[in-house]
Amino acid sequence: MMNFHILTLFPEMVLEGLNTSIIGRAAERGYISIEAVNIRDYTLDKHGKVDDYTYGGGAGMLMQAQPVYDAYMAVQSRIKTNSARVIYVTPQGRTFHQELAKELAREEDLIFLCGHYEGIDERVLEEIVTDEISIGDYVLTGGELPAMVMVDAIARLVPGVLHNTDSAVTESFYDGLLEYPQYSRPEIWHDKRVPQVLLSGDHAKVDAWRLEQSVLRTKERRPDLYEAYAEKRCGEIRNKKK
Ligand code: 9D3
Repeated sequence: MMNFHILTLFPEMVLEGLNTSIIGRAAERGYISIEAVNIRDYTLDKHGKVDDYTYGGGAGMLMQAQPVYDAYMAVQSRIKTNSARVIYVTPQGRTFHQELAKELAREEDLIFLCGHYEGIDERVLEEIVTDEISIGDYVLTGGELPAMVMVDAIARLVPGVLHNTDSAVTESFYDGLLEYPQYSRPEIWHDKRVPQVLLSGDHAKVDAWRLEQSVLRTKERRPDLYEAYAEKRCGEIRNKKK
């Protein structure tokens, strides 16, 4: 069981997106919980304002410390975890990847903080944030989509979330290779035949073909992954010889 808490100005965006997916089914079945906390609910401003101009000038508005801090404190007071990790999703963070997803999937509670406008007052970040994470080098309009991406990637690693328990283990990126090409019926479509080996019924031959295809694809499309794979295999062969 894992509890996701998302601090955001757009709670319905986050909830609708996640609840309409496999992750939503997992939440219904009780393997995870997803809570979206509206930062605006915690402002003390009578007009509901959560942003203001930046000291020193410059374009744009900044999210103020007070509503962000109070929203965080409300979540922290309700959860068992004493000091849950607080992930600020920001273009300035380190890039999210599968190993980080695996690490975060071991937590009981995770708090995501989504920024908007030009960002958040640094002082509240200093007090509450434990991790700053980006999903890649492109510019989005807010942190909600990145938080949803991360929740999706982490939640599917929580035991019970995926029906097929081994699909999270045997998939690509686990052994560091890309997936091999796959085919379904019919046997001929637009004059294209399914590779003969897949119809042979020889499982050893099928496995060998798939591995070969994975290696070729990886070498072609992701030379960085191929390099790491080749390096790892060299080590295994060296160890066997000893
Ligand atoms: C246009 C404003 N930018 C220049 C000062 C800064 C900026 C602030 C906030 C740029 C984008 C955003 C909104 N993006 C995120 O909050 C975000 C993000 C992203 O844009 N790309 C990849 N990962 C992430 S994680 C959070």
